[in-house]
Amino acid sequence: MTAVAAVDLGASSGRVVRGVVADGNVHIEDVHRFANGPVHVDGSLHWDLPALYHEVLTGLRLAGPVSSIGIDSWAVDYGLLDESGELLGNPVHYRDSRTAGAEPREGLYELNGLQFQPFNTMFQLMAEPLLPQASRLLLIPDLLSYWLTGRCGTEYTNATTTGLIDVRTGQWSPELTRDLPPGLLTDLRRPGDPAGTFKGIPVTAVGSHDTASAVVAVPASHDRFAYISCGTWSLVGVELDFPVLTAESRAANFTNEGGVDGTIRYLRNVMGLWLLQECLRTWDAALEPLLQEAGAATGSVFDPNDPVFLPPGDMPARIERACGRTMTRPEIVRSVLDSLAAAHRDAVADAQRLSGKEVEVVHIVGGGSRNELLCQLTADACGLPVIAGPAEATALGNVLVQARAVGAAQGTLRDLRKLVRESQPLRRHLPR
Ligand code: ADP
Ligand code: LRH
Repeated sequence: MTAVAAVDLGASSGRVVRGVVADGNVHIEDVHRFANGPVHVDGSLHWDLPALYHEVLTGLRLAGPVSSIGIDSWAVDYGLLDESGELLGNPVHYRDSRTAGAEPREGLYELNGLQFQPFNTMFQLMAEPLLPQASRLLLIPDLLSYWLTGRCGTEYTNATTTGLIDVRTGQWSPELTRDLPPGLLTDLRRPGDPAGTFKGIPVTAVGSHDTASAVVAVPASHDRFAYISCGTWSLVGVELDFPVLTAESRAANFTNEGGVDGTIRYLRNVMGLWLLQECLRTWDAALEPLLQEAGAATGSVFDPNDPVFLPPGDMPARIERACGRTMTRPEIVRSVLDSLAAAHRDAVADAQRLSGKEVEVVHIVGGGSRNELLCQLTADACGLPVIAGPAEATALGNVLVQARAVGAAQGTLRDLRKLVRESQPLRRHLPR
């Protein structure tokens, strides 16, 4: 029996799981979970990378003997190393205000295929004071991998979120990287490639962008599906073989991110459960009782993608302003869920219209798949069946790509998805 360890760092929590693929099943077991989130230091927002590394080491110790280790995390953020390989400063959080003034640039979409997000790595680099001192840039999973193995490299799926990859060649774009210090960017690795060893255990590149790993584990039985990777963000879209680079697609802010096995993740970022996370933090309240009460509450629909919701802070006040009324807590929660369901519907419809791919079912994966009310409201809004689960799709996708690399799983994405479908509990919501 071959076991692998998957390190999955989400923007709200991290986990290390032990995964086994055997007898047509994929099974994961949590060995360590920990909280994650923005840390205010001296007026800017950071991630606490040394603390996260400490949690990774704890998790790997608890995982016991494994044949491979794979790491994924949220996208776009990075650490800079000096010439001796030391980290220059604690990495900045993508919600920091340093990129608030970023603007879309003419001609960029045709080159990198990315939706405009002010926090894309290329815009962060324009506001990066440490750049002149930096010898290397490593994205978060690659930085952790470097600390484990001593080897530098950049995993491709996450690299596509930097804005610096040519969407046509899948390589660093000479044009987009022209102004960066020479040697800053490291060679690309593909999911499944070896990435060094830690205490004699192979580290394997996976879809190190968490959303790329989540899409691997969508339990689809055919190609005509849309997915919503629903956690801090809702990433809503379809899987394609080729990017869509039309003016309509750019105007609709759809992105073409690199997926595992050469696929394109054609999707839109919807603000997601961040809205709810920040309400709960402001109220110092628990989620489940409020979700119960929200079931019977009346909400108002607002645009969850308004950039006003991006930074941390008093979220209930911002939502009340957007809805133009004061509300009870259950009404605010209901408004968030109704608004996310409407934004899910718009993104599923736009993805089909812009890509020409028709879908018959919407898969909701990630922590948000546990939210039955949101799944039902999404089914109702889309007028399509929703299949909810697995909640740990990202960790599962990470495990599956490693399992395939070490020979414990075989085949295409379709085969990997069958393993998920046949071994993970799923819920079906029919539109009302
Ligand atoms: P990320 O990877 O971005 O940190 P996750 O995929 O872990 O996010 O999802 C976290 C979200 O899942 C939480 O913000 C919460 O809204 C939702 N969630 C987690 N557990 C439950 C639950 N038991 N019921 C409803 N929603 C849940
Ligand atoms: C989700 C995610 C998403 C990115 C955002 C920065 O965790 O990786 O795909 O757009 O974080």
